[in-house]
Amino acid sequence: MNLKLIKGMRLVAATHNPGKAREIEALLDGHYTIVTAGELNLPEPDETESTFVGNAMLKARHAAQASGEVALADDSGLSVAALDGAPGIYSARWAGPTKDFALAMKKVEQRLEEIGSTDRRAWFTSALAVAWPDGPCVVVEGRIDGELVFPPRGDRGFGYDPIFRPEGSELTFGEMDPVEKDALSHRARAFARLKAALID
Ligand code: ITT
Repeated sequence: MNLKLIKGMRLVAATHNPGKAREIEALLDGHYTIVTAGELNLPEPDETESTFVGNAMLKARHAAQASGEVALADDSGLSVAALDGAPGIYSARWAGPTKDFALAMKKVEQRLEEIGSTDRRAWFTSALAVAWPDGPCVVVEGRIDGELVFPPRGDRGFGYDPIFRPEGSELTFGEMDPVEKDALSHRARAFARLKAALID
């Protein structure tokens, strides 16, 4: 069985998050025909696993089985050192049913205030899984460390980008040109590993 991503092939991006879908498409350099789970009206599975890797595999397998095509999923999130890694795999859920990330970012700030911590260290993780409809699945992970800034800065990117300043940068992800974020993000690091494993 050939576990490779052949340039030009169709790939289902198993995501309903448009910000993530944009980054996935850019990080694959236009070499694939990407169709999203949203566009295919695939149902969103419950993310019942306890790790980024577990949830990425669950989403990729679910989309591959539902579509009959090779599927790529990303499970990702922001982890805050002083909050013992929260929100972590619950990053999307902290924004509530209306996906209000202004609220989620405020919640992070409030939790830090509640415990009186001045430790602003945080990191983003992205687990990427590729699943084939007949069963195989390959998974990798990438991480970027940085620190939190309050109030949020910038309106680019998505999710928690305005409160995260990656190490070595003066700008938050929310202030960065997307090309700059894609050069160093957790997702870019995971994609570098994925490409090494699956693309000739
Ligand atoms: P899918 O499961 O449909 O892909 P989702 O948004 O629910 O979409 P996750 O379960 O992986 O995805 O949740 C990840 C959340 O973590 C996401 O909603 C963002 O809020 C946050 N996140 C992940 N990567 C991020 C990034 O690069 N910049 C900012 N926030 C990010």
